[in-house]
Amino acid sequence: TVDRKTVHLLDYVAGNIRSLVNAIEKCGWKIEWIRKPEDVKNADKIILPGVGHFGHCLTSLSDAGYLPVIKEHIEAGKPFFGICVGQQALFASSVEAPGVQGLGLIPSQLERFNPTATGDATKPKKSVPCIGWNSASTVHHHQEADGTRKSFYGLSETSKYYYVHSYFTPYVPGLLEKDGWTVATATYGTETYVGAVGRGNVFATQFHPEKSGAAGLRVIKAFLEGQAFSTPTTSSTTNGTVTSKDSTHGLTRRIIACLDVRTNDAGDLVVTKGDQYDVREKSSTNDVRNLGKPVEMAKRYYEQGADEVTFLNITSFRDLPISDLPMLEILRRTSEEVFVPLTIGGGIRDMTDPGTGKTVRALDVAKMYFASGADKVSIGSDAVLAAEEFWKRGGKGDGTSGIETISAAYGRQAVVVSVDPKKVFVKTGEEAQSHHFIKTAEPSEDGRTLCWYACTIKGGRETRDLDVVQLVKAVEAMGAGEILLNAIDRDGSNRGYDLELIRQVKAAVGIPVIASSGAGVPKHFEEVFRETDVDAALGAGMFHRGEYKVSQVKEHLAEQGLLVRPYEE
Ligand code: 1PR
Repeated sequence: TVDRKTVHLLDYVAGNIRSLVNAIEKCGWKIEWIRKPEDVKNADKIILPGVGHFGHCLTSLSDAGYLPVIKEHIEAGKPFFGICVGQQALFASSVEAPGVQGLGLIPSQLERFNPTATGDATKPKKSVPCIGWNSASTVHHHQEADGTRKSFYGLSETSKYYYVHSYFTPYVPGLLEKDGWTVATATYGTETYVGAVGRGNVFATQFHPEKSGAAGLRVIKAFLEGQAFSTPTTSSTTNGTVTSKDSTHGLTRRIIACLDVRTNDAGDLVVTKGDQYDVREKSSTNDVRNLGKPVEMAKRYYEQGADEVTFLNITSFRDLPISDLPMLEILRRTSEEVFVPLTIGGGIRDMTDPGTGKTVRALDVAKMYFASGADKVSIGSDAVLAAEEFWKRGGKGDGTSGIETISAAYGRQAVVVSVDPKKVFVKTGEEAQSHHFIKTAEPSEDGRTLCWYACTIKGGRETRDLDVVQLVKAVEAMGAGEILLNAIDRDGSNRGYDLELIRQVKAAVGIPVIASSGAGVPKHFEEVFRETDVDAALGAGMFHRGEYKVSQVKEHLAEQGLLVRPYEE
């Protein structure tokens, strides 16, 4: 017999579903795994997660014999919840994988976002994949006799939810409704699509409720407790006065808190922060600067409203025994309490385990991080080396790099490339040779006004003959889904972001770019969002030193009319 508070979870790909498990447990429910099609028969409630590629997910489900039993489960009227590609599975097909069939409960096809459908003459393109916090607005509300609106699976008009996808089901007014579906929508540029959909025992979200903070946990809870339509509760309070003067719909400005982590001289893992990547105190002790404990700080930033948290293991260029990768425990503990996306970087590459002498592939390292609660991995040094090889081969990958293998297995959206560029001044364009140079408004002391940005590896210790444009173009082609753009000259300087660098990189790629390095005051975030088309902005030192809270940055942006996600508890 099934415990009343048990939900069955389908684990059919090597998914990064640790966070979903944590979110369900946070709601007070237990998980049973469905490991074979027969297990579906014993299940009452089923959740079907899905990440990555529609074709890969649906083919795996089909090959393992799950599609007919899922259909039976749904036809028997038992609760079903599909998340992300799990929602997409309800549809007939996707342009992502022509010829692969979905469950076909809804006879529509998924399209790919059109980068030029921005609806804003000043913005020529929008990033794909679409990564960030957006609405899920219920189109037709169910109402009580007295006219009170019912909430659809706990969704709230003022809440924001975390989406990450390149494919979507266009919303056609009335089309799904005529078949009895209730629909909640989101809009990206001019494209309005199905963010959540439900009918009877079936519910699905394109967004990740397990990564959508308190708002997302309410949605999971509503499904678990069978509350398809309920009277909205007032328990969801939003903190601060984060309101916006511009429309409340669409993608919000994404604010990321970054924690550089390393072992200090006493062997403890600490959050540190450098100036131009030098993390040692300038005092006679020359100790590693210790700014706090990683898990505690991640939780604090989550509670301040950070939209994502990134951990960078900054000493990962050393080979560590795979058995004690220090960040695994940090991720495990953080992901139990922090319900926004977690990125982990540092040491994602093929390596030799000094303990066993065996080679461990980048994909296997990433797998361990995903299993411990990471949603994305960030690749630094290895991406530079892979990009160099890519250009040596005449602009081709060979399928073996960490970027290629991880994005093939987990999807492009799970692979971030972290770039550590350094400015190189030149007198003339010829001196820059094949490198992409710009004219800078901040010339060098000796008056040189042209510069290019050289990629570095090993935390800036080694500069390579590859510029940042060459790097980002190569990694996008190999399957990276996002660029985390640091700037060594700006790091820890509190001078604001390097807008010239950000513009150069944004113009070179179609995937989202995160601005990093140099934020010192909330105004710097406003500046980078206004003066560039950057997709997200990251801060470290100003938060760690306690000068500003993440919530103050968001309040400032909202006051200036930029849309942000309200923090909810
Ligand atoms: O090369 O794949 O093993 O990854 C190593 C990772 O560690 C890379 O992402 C690299 O950026 C990072 N890293 C290595 N050494 C350092 C260092 O500081 N000595 N930190 C380092 C990078 C940059 C940002 C920082 C921003 C914002 N730190 O993470 O948070 O510059 O700071 P600010 O807001 O205080 O200005 P691999």
